[in-house]
Amino acid sequence: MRELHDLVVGIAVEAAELARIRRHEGVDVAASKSSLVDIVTEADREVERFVVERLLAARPDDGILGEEGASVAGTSGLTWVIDPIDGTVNYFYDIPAYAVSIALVEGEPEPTTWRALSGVVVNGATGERFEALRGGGARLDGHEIRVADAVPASMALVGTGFGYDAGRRERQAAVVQGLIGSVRDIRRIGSAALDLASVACGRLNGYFERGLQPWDMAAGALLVEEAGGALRGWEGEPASSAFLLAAHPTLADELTALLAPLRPQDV
Ligand code: LIP
Repeated sequence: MRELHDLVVGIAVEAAELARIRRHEGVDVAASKSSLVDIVTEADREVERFVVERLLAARPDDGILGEEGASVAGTSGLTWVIDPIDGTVNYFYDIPAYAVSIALVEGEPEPTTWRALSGVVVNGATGERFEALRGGGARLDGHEIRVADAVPASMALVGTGFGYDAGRRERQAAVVQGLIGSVRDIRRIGSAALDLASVACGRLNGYFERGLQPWDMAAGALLVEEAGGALRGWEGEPASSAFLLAAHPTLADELTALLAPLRPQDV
Protein backbone atom coordinates (compact mmCIF):
# COMPACT_ATOMS: atom_id res chain seq x y z
CA MET A 1 0.00 0.00 0.00
CA ARG A 2 2.93 2.36 0.70
CA GLU A 3 3.96 2.07 -2.95
CA LEU A 4 0.47 2.98 -4.20
CA HIS A 5 0.34 5.84 -1.73
CA ASP A 6 3.68 7.26 -2.85
CA LEU A 7 2.54 6.89 -6.46
CA VAL A 8 -0.61 8.95 -5.97
CA VAL A 9 1.11 11.58 -3.81
CA GLY A 10 3.67 12.16 -6.57
CA ILE A 11 0.94 12.43 -9.22
CA ALA A 12 -1.12 14.83 -7.07
CA VAL A 13 1.86 17.12 -6.52
CA GLU A 14 2.52 17.27 -10.28
CA ALA A 15 -1.19 17.79 -10.99
CA ALA A 16 -1.35 20.66 -8.49
CA GLU A 17 1.63 22.27 -10.17
CA LEU A 18 -0.11 21.97 -13.55
CA ALA A 19 -3.23 23.61 -12.10
CA ARG A 20 -1.13 26.44 -10.64
CA ILE A 21 0.62 27.05 -13.99
CA ARG A 22 -2.72 27.16 -15.84
CA ARG A 23 -4.07 29.53 -13.19
CA HIS A 24 -1.10 31.80 -13.81
CA GLU A 25 -1.72 31.71 -17.57
CA GLY A 26 -5.37 32.75 -17.06
CA VAL A 27 -8.52 30.71 -16.61
CA ASP A 28 -11.69 30.61 -18.69
CA VAL A 29 -15.00 28.97 -17.96
CA ALA A 30 -15.44 25.97 -20.27
CA ALA A 31 -19.03 25.18 -19.28
CA SER A 32 -21.52 25.22 -16.43
CA LYS A 33 -22.96 22.09 -14.85
CA SER A 34 -25.85 21.84 -12.33
CA SER A 35 -26.45 25.60 -12.47
CA LEU A 36 -24.93 28.70 -14.09
CA VAL A 37 -22.65 29.22 -11.09
CA ASP A 38 -21.49 25.57 -11.04
CA ILE A 39 -18.63 26.05 -13.46
CA VAL A 40 -15.90 23.87 -14.97
CA THR A 41 -12.74 25.29 -16.49
CA GLU A 42 -10.51 23.81 -19.18
CA ALA A 43 -7.92 23.32 -16.45
CA ASP A 44 -10.29 21.08 -14.41
CA ARG A 45 -10.58 18.82 -17.46
CA GLU A 46 -6.88 18.90 -18.34
CA VAL A 47 -5.78 18.11 -14.78
CA GLU A 48 -8.25 15.20 -14.59
CA ARG A 49 -6.93 13.79 -17.89
CA PHE A 50 -3.38 14.11 -16.59
CA VAL A 51 -4.16 12.27 -13.34
CA VAL A 52 -6.18 9.52 -15.04
CA GLU A 53 -3.49 8.87 -17.68
CA ARG A 54 -0.78 8.62 -15.02
CA LEU A 55 -2.79 6.38 -12.72
CA LEU A 56 -3.95 3.99 -15.45
CA ALA A 57 -0.44 3.78 -16.91
CA ALA A 58 0.78 2.50 -13.53
CA ARG A 59 -2.40 0.65 -12.52
CA PRO A 60 -4.33 -0.47 -15.65
CA ASP A 61 -6.74 -2.74 -13.71
CA ASP A 62 -7.98 -0.12 -11.23
CA GLY A 63 -11.26 1.79 -11.43
CA ILE A 64 -11.60 5.55 -11.83
CA LEU A 65 -14.30 7.97 -10.64
CA GLY A 66 -13.57 11.58 -11.57
CA GLU A 67 -15.60 14.78 -11.10
CA GLU A 68 -15.24 15.80 -14.71
CA GLY A 69 -16.58 12.56 -16.09
CA ALA A 70 -13.74 10.05 -16.01
CA SER A 71 -15.31 6.69 -15.21
CA VAL A 72 -13.62 3.27 -15.44
CA ALA A 73 -15.09 0.18 -13.75
CA GLY A 74 -11.74 -1.61 -13.23
CA THR A 75 -11.21 -5.26 -12.23
CA SER A 76 -8.87 -4.92 -9.23
CA GLY A 77 -11.56 -4.00 -6.71
CA LEU A 78 -9.78 -0.68 -6.11
CA THR A 79 -10.97 2.72 -7.41
CA TRP A 80 -9.25 6.11 -7.59
CA VAL A 81 -11.72 8.89 -6.67
CA ILE A 82 -10.50 12.15 -8.23
CA ASP A 83 -11.39 15.81 -7.83
CA PRO A 84 -8.91 17.52 -10.18
CA ILE A 85 -9.57 21.01 -8.80
CA ASP A 86 -11.71 21.17 -5.68
CA GLY A 87 -12.74 24.77 -5.09
CA THR A 88 -13.21 25.58 -8.76
CA VAL A 89 -14.92 28.90 -8.06
CA ASN A 90 -11.95 29.93 -5.89
CA TYR A 91 -9.69 28.81 -8.74
CA PHE A 92 -11.63 30.93 -11.22
CA TYR A 93 -11.40 33.99 -8.93
CA ASP A 94 -7.72 33.28 -8.15
CA ILE A 95 -8.47 32.80 -4.46
CA PRO A 96 -5.54 30.68 -3.21
CA ALA A 97 -7.71 27.89 -1.79
CA TYR A 98 -8.13 25.17 -4.40
CA ALA A 99 -6.81 21.63 -4.33
CA VAL A 100 -6.17 18.40 -6.16
CA SER A 101 -7.86 15.68 -4.14
CA ILE A 102 -7.38 11.94 -4.84
CA ALA A 103 -8.28 8.90 -2.78
CA LEU A 104 -7.93 5.16 -3.30
CA VAL A 105 -10.99 3.24 -2.10
CA GLU A 106 -11.83 -0.42 -1.80
CA GLY A 107 -15.32 -1.66 -2.85
CA GLU A 108 -18.00 0.32 -4.64
CA PRO A 109 -16.94 3.98 -5.08
CA GLU A 110 -19.79 5.07 -2.83
CA PRO A 111 -19.09 6.99 0.43
CA THR A 112 -21.48 5.01 2.60
CA THR A 113 -19.86 1.66 1.77
CA TRP A 114 -16.33 2.27 0.46
CA ARG A 115 -13.16 1.74 2.59
CA ALA A 116 -10.66 4.49 1.91
CA LEU A 117 -7.07 3.25 1.94
CA SER A 118 -5.02 6.24 0.82
CA GLY A 119 -5.75 9.95 0.37
CA VAL A 120 -3.91 13.09 -0.74
CA VAL A 121 -4.96 16.73 -0.93
CA VAL A 122 -2.53 19.24 -2.46
CA ASN A 123 -3.30 22.98 -2.31
CA GLY A 124 -2.44 24.19 -5.82
CA ALA A 125 -1.70 27.76 -4.72
CA THR A 126 0.45 27.06 -1.63
CA GLY A 127 1.81 23.63 -2.54
CA GLU A 128 0.83 22.28 0.91
CA ARG A 129 0.57 18.49 0.74
CA PHE A 130 -1.85 16.69 3.07
CA GLU A 131 -1.76 12.90 3.01
CA ALA A 132 -3.09 9.92 4.90
CA LEU A 133 -2.59 6.18 4.68
CA ARG A 134 -5.13 3.98 6.49
CA GLY A 135 -3.53 2.90 9.76
CA GLY A 136 -0.53 5.14 9.03
CA GLY A 137 -1.73 8.48 10.35
CA ALA A 138 -2.05 11.82 8.56
CA ARG A 139 0.67 14.27 7.53
CA LEU A 140 1.13 17.82 6.29
CA ASP A 141 4.31 18.26 4.25
CA GLY A 142 5.67 15.12 5.94
CA HIS A 143 4.88 16.15 9.51
CA GLU A 144 2.26 14.25 11.55
CA ILE A 145 -0.98 16.15 12.13
CA ARG A 146 -3.80 15.72 14.66
CA VAL A 147 -7.22 17.33 15.01
CA ALA A 148 -7.40 20.12 17.56
CA ASP A 149 -8.06 19.15 21.18
CA ALA A 150 -11.72 19.19 22.20
CA VAL A 151 -13.20 22.61 22.90
CA PRO A 152 -16.74 23.62 23.85
CA ALA A 153 -18.81 24.59 20.79
CA SER A 154 -18.84 28.19 22.03
CA MET A 155 -15.07 28.24 21.39
CA ALA A 156 -15.14 26.27 18.12
CA LEU A 157 -14.19 27.69 14.72
CA VAL A 158 -16.49 25.84 12.35
CA GLY A 159 -16.30 25.55 8.56
CA THR A 160 -19.23 24.94 6.23
CA GLY A 161 -20.24 25.31 2.59
CA PHE A 162 -23.11 26.19 0.28
CA GLY A 163 -24.43 24.47 -2.82
CA TYR A 164 -24.81 25.64 -6.40
CA ASP A 165 -28.61 25.85 -6.11
CA ALA A 166 -29.87 29.24 -4.85
CA GLY A 167 -32.75 27.75 -2.87
CA ARG A 168 -30.42 25.34 -1.11
CA ARG A 169 -28.00 28.17 -0.29
CA GLU A 170 -30.80 30.12 1.37
CA ARG A 171 -31.76 27.09 3.48
CA GLN A 172 -28.09 26.40 4.33
CA ALA A 173 -27.72 30.06 5.37
CA ALA A 174 -30.69 29.63 7.71
CA VAL A 175 -28.87 26.73 9.38
CA VAL A 176 -25.75 28.88 9.78
CA GLN A 177 -27.87 31.70 11.22
CA GLY A 178 -29.26 29.28 13.79
CA LEU A 179 -25.80 27.98 14.72
CA ILE A 180 -23.53 31.05 14.55
CA GLY A 181 -24.49 32.41 17.97
CA SER A 182 -23.47 29.11 19.60
CA VAL A 183 -19.99 28.77 18.09
CA ARG A 184 -16.85 30.94 18.04
CA ASP A 185 -17.25 31.82 14.33
CA ILE A 186 -17.93 30.35 10.90
CA ARG A 187 -15.49 29.95 7.99
CA ARG A 188 -16.44 29.38 4.36
CA ILE A 189 -13.16 28.26 2.68
CA GLY A 190 -14.82 27.11 -0.54
CA SER A 191 -13.18 23.69 -0.88
CA ALA A 192 -14.44 20.67 1.06
CA ALA A 193 -11.07 18.96 0.58
CA LEU A 194 -9.29 21.92 2.22
CA ASP A 195 -12.01 22.26 4.88
CA LEU A 196 -11.45 18.61 5.88
CA ALA A 197 -7.65 19.03 5.71
CA SER A 198 -8.05 22.06 7.98
CA VAL A 199 -9.95 19.97 10.54
CA ALA A 200 -7.27 17.26 10.29
CA CYS A 201 -4.50 19.72 11.19
CA GLY A 202 -6.44 21.79 13.72
CA ARG A 203 -6.95 24.94 11.64
CA LEU A 204 -10.69 24.38 12.06
CA ASN A 205 -12.32 22.73 15.04
CA GLY A 206 -15.15 21.37 12.93
CA TYR A 207 -16.78 21.32 9.51
CA PHE A 208 -20.17 20.28 8.17
CA GLU A 209 -21.87 20.36 4.79
CA ARG A 210 -24.78 18.79 2.93
CA GLY A 211 -24.62 18.03 -0.79
CA LEU A 212 -20.97 17.05 -1.23
CA GLN A 213 -20.04 14.74 -4.08
CA PRO A 214 -17.96 11.59 -3.44
CA TRP A 215 -14.84 13.22 -4.94
CA ASP A 216 -15.20 16.32 -2.71
CA MET A 217 -14.88 14.23 0.46
CA ALA A 218 -12.99 11.01 -0.36
CA ALA A 219 -9.42 12.03 0.55
CA GLY A 220 -10.28 14.66 3.16
CA ALA A 221 -12.42 12.20 5.12
CA LEU A 222 -9.48 9.82 5.52
CA LEU A 223 -7.26 12.72 6.61
CA VAL A 224 -9.71 13.52 9.44
CA GLU A 225 -10.03 9.90 10.56
CA GLU A 226 -6.26 9.28 10.53
CA ALA A 227 -5.74 12.54 12.46
CA GLY A 228 -7.98 11.27 15.27
CA GLY A 229 -11.18 13.04 14.26
CA ALA A 230 -14.76 11.83 14.00
CA LEU A 231 -16.42 11.70 10.62
CA ARG A 232 -20.19 11.45 10.73
CA GLY A 233 -23.32 11.48 8.62
CA TRP A 234 -26.72 12.27 10.11
CA GLU A 235 -28.33 10.22 12.86
CA GLY A 236 -25.67 7.50 12.92
CA GLU A 237 -25.41 7.20 9.14
CA PRO A 238 -21.98 7.19 7.51
CA ALA A 239 -20.85 10.51 6.04
CA SER A 240 -22.20 10.96 2.53
CA SER A 241 -23.69 13.51 0.13
CA ALA A 242 -26.72 13.59 2.45
CA PHE A 243 -24.63 15.09 5.24
CA LEU A 244 -21.07 15.19 6.51
CA LEU A 245 -19.71 16.47 9.83
CA ALA A 246 -16.07 16.29 10.89
CA ALA A 247 -14.57 17.34 14.28
CA HIS A 248 -12.94 16.07 17.44
CA PRO A 249 -15.34 13.29 18.65
CA THR A 250 -16.47 15.25 21.71
CA LEU A 251 -17.13 18.42 19.73
CA ALA A 252 -18.87 16.37 17.03
CA ASP A 253 -21.39 15.26 19.64
CA GLU A 254 -22.05 18.85 20.77
CA LEU A 255 -22.29 20.20 17.21
CA THR A 256 -24.72 17.42 16.30
CA ALA A 257 -26.93 18.39 19.25
CA LEU A 258 -26.82 22.08 18.28
CA LEU A 259 -27.59 21.30 14.64
CA ALA A 260 -30.43 18.82 15.30
CA PRO A 261 -33.24 21.42 15.65
CA LEU A 262 -31.92 23.23 12.56
CA ARG A 263 -32.34 20.10 10.41
CA PRO A 264 -29.27 20.58 8.19
CA GLN A 265 -29.98 17.20 6.59
CA ASP A 266 -33.15 18.63 5.01
CA VAL A 267 -31.74 21.73 3.30
C1 LIP B 1 -17.09 22.54 -4.00
C2 LIP B 1 -16.94 21.97 -2.62
C3 LIP B 1 -17.47 22.98 -1.58
C4 LIP B 1 -18.89 23.28 -1.82
C5 LIP B 1 -19.07 23.82 -3.20
C6 LIP B 1 -18.53 22.85 -4.25
P1 LIP B 1 -16.15 21.97 -6.42
O1 LIP B 1 -16.65 21.59 -4.92
O2 LIP B 1 -15.60 21.70 -2.38
O3 LIP B 1 -17.33 22.47 -0.28
O4 LIP B 1 -19.36 24.19 -0.86
O5 LIP B 1 -20.44 24.07 -3.42
O6 LIP B 1 -19.29 21.68 -4.24
O7 LIP B 1 -17.41 22.20 -7.24
O8 LIP B 1 -15.29 23.16 -6.38
O9 LIP B 1 -15.41 20.74 -6.87
